[in-house]
Amino acid sequence: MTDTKVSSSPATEALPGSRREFLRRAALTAIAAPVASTLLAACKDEDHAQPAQSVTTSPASPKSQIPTEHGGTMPTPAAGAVTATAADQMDAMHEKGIKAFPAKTAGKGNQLMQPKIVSGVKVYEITARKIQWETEPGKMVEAWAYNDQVPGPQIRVREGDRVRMIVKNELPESTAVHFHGVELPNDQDGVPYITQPPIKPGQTYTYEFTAPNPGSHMYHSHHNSAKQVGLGLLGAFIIEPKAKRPVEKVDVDYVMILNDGMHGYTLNGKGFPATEPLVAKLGQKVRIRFMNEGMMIHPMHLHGMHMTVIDKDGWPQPAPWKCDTLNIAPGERWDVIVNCNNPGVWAFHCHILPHAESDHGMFGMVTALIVNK
Ligand SMILES: [Cu+2]
Repeated sequence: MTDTKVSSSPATEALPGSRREFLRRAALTAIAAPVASTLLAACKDEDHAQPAQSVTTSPASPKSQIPTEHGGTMPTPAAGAVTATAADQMDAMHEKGIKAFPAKTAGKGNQLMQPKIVSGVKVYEITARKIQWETEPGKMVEAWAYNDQVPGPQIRVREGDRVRMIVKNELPESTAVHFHGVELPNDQDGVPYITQPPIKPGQTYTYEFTAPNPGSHMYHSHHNSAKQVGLGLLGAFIIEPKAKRPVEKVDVDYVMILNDGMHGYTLNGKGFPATEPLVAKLGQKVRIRFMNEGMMIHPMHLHGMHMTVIDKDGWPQPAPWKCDTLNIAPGERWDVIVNCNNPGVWAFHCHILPHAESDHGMFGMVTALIVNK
């Protein structure tokens, strides 16, 4: 039997005919899997690829033979040498990702938008259209974006402001904008066939209201939304209170929008290592406004320091409470304060680990809080 048999797809082989054969196959797969994944990794990461031969065609040791499906034996790799090589390859990929952080990509989402002031009204002109978006270095994806940003521009108004949003639809589908968490008059709620007709391709639609309940809210498509929000039609809609609570007096204010649609696992439209680090000086207070626009829960975990939760969906908590891992469910917003009293570069990531790390290193929902001395 040749080595190539080890990595051949089970689909090309005969179906298991018995439990015994199934167990034997499972044992084989368990042995073959690390080799296959190493090979896959080596193919995907040429900079750090070791010659594949060193992994797959190590001289067979006569004493280490694996029974095959057909009753024969096949050579195992010489364990010590191979393990070191595979470990080095894997470590190199992990190191490469970390060293690249924060990696530069084209496009930046969630940029604070300045309104036009028209007769005392804050006017935001938003165009929805299809763009190409770089989620991580070299990875271009189709995005449906507001003003060519994923997430769309960050809108910050004050409680009591008169706000007008003029939405132009340049998409190939109808759309509508819903102000998520904002307690508006019914006709401004942005749900096609319930509160308005859909905004057809080429049409423009105007929303206008007085900013009500303060807090960290969102705006997003409410039409074919699994696709449209998944492709990027979303943004932060923050209503600042007329009077800030003492706990809200912070040095740095970050918005972190989570998504898990067609662009993979992203923080503010980017996957690690292209995610943006949060940066503070020792002793500063940082507010983080988590917003989940995806379809899965993401328990965000900060290393080194705890988070103090102050608001849920824009509503002050009865008393602030502490945690280091915070579940952010779809649609939820959580506001937390971090007292940056521990200097260093602190990993900050979703703790559903397949959203953050693979054999190839960290990816997706990973960033860092950097506390400078
Ligand atoms: Cu996650």
